[in-house]
Amino acid sequence: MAQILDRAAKDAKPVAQLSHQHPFSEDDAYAIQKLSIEQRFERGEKLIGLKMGFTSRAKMEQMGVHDLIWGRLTDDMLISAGGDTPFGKYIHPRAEPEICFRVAKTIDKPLTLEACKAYIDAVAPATEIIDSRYENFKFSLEDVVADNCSSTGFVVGEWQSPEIDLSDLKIELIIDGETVQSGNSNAILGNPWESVMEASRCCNKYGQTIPAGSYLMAGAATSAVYLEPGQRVRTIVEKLGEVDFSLV
Ligand code: OOG
Ligand code: MG
Repeated sequence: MAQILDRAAKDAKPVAQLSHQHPFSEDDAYAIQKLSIEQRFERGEKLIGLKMGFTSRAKMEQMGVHDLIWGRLTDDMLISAGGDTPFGKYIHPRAEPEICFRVAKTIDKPLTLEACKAYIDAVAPATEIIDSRYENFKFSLEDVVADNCSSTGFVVGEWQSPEIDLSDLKIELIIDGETVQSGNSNAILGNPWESVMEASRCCNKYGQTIPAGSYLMAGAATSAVYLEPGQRVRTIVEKLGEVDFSLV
């Protein structure tokens, strides 16, 4: 299964939902995710961060999955701020506006909310590109976890002080100058810092640390939007600024 998903991602060719052929557990799904990402490491990709998913009601309702999930981010997925990414790399990409944390000290245990501040040294506006390897972007919780939570691309704006209050910030996704999604940072588990705490717990359960220097994506504040070639995609987060990229 890990090989099927890795190949689907590499070739940008969708596959049928794996759970329909062989049901598997959530623990199995994280084991498949790990094996699949190890194939990327064998090709020379590096782990540069982690992401949380389904941290907002908007995302859970859009995708019909109601549990927190987490996935791994590699250097191949990072798009430079203001840069380009080729549409041909994707199957059916969608963008979602996020907030990204920078990990200052390796997170190697479940943290309390109060403890999280000491592990983070910056925050930034960000956009994630998700691109499910499953046909029609349809999956169960186990399917999407095995598929590294649809992780495919992400772009991060200029780092800002982690002292900025992240509650109640307006977050917008803008495509070619038009606001296509508008949300609030409180949609992310009540406050995006909760996502750092949940990441520490979820990763620890599966023996994954979050190394110093990692990007940690908090999860989308709004639903995701399908992308088309040629579009310019921007996320604006109140008080944190903006970041954009183009699909070429
Ligand atoms: C799964 C990834 C969810 C988020 O921010 O909630 C996610 C998907 O929707 O395909 O990245
Ligand atoms: Mg996301």
